[in-house]
Amino acid sequence: MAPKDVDYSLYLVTDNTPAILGDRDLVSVVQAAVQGGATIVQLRDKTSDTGDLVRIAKELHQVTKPAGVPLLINDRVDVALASGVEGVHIGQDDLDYKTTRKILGPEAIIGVTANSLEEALIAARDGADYLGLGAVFATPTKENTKSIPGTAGIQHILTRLAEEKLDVKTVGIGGINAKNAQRVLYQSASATKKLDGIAVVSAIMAAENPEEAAEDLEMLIKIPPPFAKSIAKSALTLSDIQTKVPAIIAKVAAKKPLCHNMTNLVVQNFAANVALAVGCSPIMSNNGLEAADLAALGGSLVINMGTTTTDMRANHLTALAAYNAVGGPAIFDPVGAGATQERRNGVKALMAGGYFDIIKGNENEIRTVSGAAGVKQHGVDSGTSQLSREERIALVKTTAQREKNVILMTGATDFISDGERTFAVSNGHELLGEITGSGCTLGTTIAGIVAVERKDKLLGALAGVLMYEIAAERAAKRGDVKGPGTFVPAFIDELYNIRQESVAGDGSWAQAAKVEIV
Ligand code: 3NM
Repeated sequence: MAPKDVDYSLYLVTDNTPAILGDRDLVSVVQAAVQGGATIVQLRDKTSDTGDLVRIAKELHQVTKPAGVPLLINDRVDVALASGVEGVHIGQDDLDYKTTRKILGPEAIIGVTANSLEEALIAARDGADYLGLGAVFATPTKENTKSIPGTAGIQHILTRLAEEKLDVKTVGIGGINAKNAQRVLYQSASATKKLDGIAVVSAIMAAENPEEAAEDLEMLIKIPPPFAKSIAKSALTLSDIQTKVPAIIAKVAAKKPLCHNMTNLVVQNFAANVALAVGCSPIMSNNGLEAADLAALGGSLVINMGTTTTDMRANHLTALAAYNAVGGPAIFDPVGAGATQERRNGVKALMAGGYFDIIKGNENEIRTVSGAAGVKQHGVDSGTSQLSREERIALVKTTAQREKNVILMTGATDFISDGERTFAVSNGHELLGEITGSGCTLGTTIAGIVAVERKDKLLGALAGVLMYEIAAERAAKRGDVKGPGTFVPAFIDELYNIRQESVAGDGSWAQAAKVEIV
């Protein structure tokens, strides 16, 4: 098989260590995986003697060759030659690519591990057939991985390879399994290049039934993840927004969607009241084990990272996986993301652990989400802005493009983008900054609305921002509001009033929207 015709979609890397293989027979496990759909196999064995390696390679080849599945040997060009297999996979510390090619000839399949952009560019320019890009996620299978670029890092490498017109095949490796395979392929893809496959060790080698595990993965990687199904990015004018938003609010009131809040202990009561006023049915559950049952009810999830703990993070990840599995909208509110190392770690873990349809935060929080270095946030407050208006617009847009979601950066002017459409919203009132939980409960509002407005999540989020901020403006104007204390109940009343007006077909409240297309 010519190297260019190889199917890299489900790349199995073997592992004979007891922690992964157990007491099973390597050849039988690989045979099952090939039957299940593995499209290419690499023999990775760091301990066996050369003679044994050649014997194992020949045995594996008897299984892979009749199935038309190429077999490669990790590191060992001599073993590849002696066993007559289709090629090798070399790491950065092994024999270099050019020498390997000279030894094995033009027909051999030669892949190279690349843990950074530089390594990827060099290997691709040298002419490698494919690159193993990783580690996508931290993995106990290979603890000494040099870096963990994540899906965002892989996407950057793919973009640069395409820019340089380097037509090399690519597979992602590291921590990939049936739970995240679709998301890895979806979120790592750039507009110009996507991964040709996923490479797995434990997801197949350690599976109770390797054939079924391979079958499962083979099926999953052919279809987009559930949360990627409904993306509609039609252009929106201000007048479209003013017409559509009240209709969305009326629909929310009619459907009363479940809004699952995993939120901090400061705002739980306030968030539940806001959700009710908006027209949702709130449930405040920080127990991840309840999430699968709740996700099945068709609502949405908001994960608010305030007052976080390690236990809570595990619950957040369990819940996120449950909503991702059914395509239920998940909103991330990375409260205080830039304030402490623990919270920065929390942001990384949550973003690596699942997909968020919408991420909402103030400037420092969104900068942290984007991976910016040196963000210093004073507590959970928004603090003074470090970025110009143009920089904020660029940040929401590029982060949304990268994450393939909606990014909302709140501030005196809010910026919201889905990577293609970007809006500035300058509604709201300064009293929102004088009460606790105003950012958090905006997250709740948006979550409730996108539970219903699933097709156009940017429009759903925009509806949430406008309802929330216009309610604040209306409340602040009321004669009974004397300050932050009296503002809170008036604000809840105005959310309720806006909902009732929308239900009655009166959308005139949305005329107050100050939205600019940017
Ligand atoms: N190479 P699992 S990560 C062999 O980053 C290997 O280059 C990696 O194992 C890299 O699928 C890795 O069990 C191990 O997470 C992948």
